[in-house]
This record gives sequence, structure tokens and C-alpha cells, in this order.
Amino acid sequence: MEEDKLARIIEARMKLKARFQDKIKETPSLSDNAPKGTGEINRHGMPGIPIGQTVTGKWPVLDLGYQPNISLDRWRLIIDGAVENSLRLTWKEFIALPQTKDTSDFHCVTTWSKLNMHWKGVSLLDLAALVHPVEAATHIMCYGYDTYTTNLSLEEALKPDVLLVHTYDGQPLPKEHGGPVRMITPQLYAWKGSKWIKRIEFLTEDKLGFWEDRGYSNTAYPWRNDRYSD
Ligand SMILES: Nc1nc2c(c(=O)[nH]1)N[C@H]1C(S)=C(S)[C@@H](COP(=O)(O)O)O[C@H]1N2
Ligand SMILES: [Mo]
Repeated sequence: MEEDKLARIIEARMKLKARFQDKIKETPSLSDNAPKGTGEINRHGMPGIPIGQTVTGKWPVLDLGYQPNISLDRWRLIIDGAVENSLRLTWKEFIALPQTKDTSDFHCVTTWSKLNMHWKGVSLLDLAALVHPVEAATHIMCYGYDTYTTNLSLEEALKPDVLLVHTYDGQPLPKEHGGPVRMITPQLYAWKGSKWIKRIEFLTEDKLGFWEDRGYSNTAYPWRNDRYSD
């Protein structure tokens, strides 16, 4: 990547971080002083295994009964809505962005957790830095190629471990797990991460996604058993 482009992303990333820093610190997975769970404390200060979860070695597959087949030359990622510069990225453009490697945990609302998963991809923070969310932006809606949707507040979405991943354990992300690219949200239940991600829309108010509209919790916070809306 050209140096001035990288410098601009880094500057915008720092500004966004500063803008959301206080709200991010107040999110439950960083501020809860009575988190429920067992096991060693993880890197964001929570018990490694949230309440009601069982660790699995396998990686189950959950979807809406349909796994879309997106070839890399047809793949596009649209980022639009309440932003100054909407983007429509090709695979080549996406892969040329700064890449982040991270190891994180995956907590499914159906009570399994898979720990220490090795990921590589582009952070949502860097993508947000590229599109410049307007001052009034508060949430995002993520859309999958399979028609799935899920919503997130920006204080959750802009955490450094929220990634759009294309590589798992050094291999291309398998189609059944959302390849070519899916989102991951290690500090929330995994349904907040859209597989086969196609579009990220910035919003100036919250809207419910597929499961949020069908009785799942809007906040999806694992260390309080926050699975369903009341
Ligand atoms: N596009 C899309 N994303 C999705 C889903 C889906 O059905 N479609 N299921 C969600 C749910 S409920 C979970 S638990 C995880 C499962 O990811 P996995 O199949 O890789 O384990 O993806 C989430 N993201
Ligand atoms: Mo799930």
C-alpha cells in the first residue's frame, strides 16, 4: 500500500478510537465487575468460559440452511449508509488493506465455545477509518450473501478484535464457516458476526437484525447469559 494512504488510514483510525474510547470502556465485556463464568481470566478481563458455555474442540456449522457460493472475482464488500465515503471493495482491494492477525474465542448462543482461534483479516476499525462514519453514526447493520442480517453498536463494532476474517489457522476460511469473508465478534455471542459478509451499513439509530428480531438479545453479552430478549 502507498505510504500516504496507510498514513491516512492510521490517522483516521486514531481519531475514531479517540471518539469511541470512553463508550468502548463502558461496554459490559470491559466494565462488568461481576462477570459470570469459569476458567482463567482472558485478555479482556473476563473468565475464559462464559456462564452456560461448554468448550468444544470441533467447530459446528450454523446457518439458515443455505451456504452461498461466492467466487473471489464476483465477491464485493459494500460499506455505506451514514458515512462520508461509501466504498465498494473488490477482493484485490480488500486484501491490499492493512491485515490484522489475532487469536480469540468464539461463543455460540447454543452453548458451545471454541477457544484460541487463529484469525487473519481486516479490522472493522480500519474499514470504518476508510469510510469516515458521520458524527451521528451509532450502529451498523451487517448483511450476508445468504440474506442474513445482524446489528451492532459502534462501541462494540470498533473494538480491535472485531475482524472481517478470510483466513483461519493459516488456511482460507472454509465456505461452511462463511468464506470468503466473515465477521467475528469475540466479546459477544457469535451470531453478531455475519458469515459471507456482503455489506456493512452505518446507521444513525439502532435496527434489529435477523435473530435480534426473532427473540435473541440485542446486546448478546456472554458473561451474563444474555441470550434472549425479555
Ligand atoms: N450470514 C450468516 N451469518 C451467520 C449465521 C447465518 O446463518 N448466516 N449464523 C450465525 C450464528 S447463529 C452463529 S452461532 C455463527 C456460526 O458460525 P459457524 O457456522 O462458523 O460456527 O455464525 C453467525 N453468522
Ligand atoms: Mo448461533
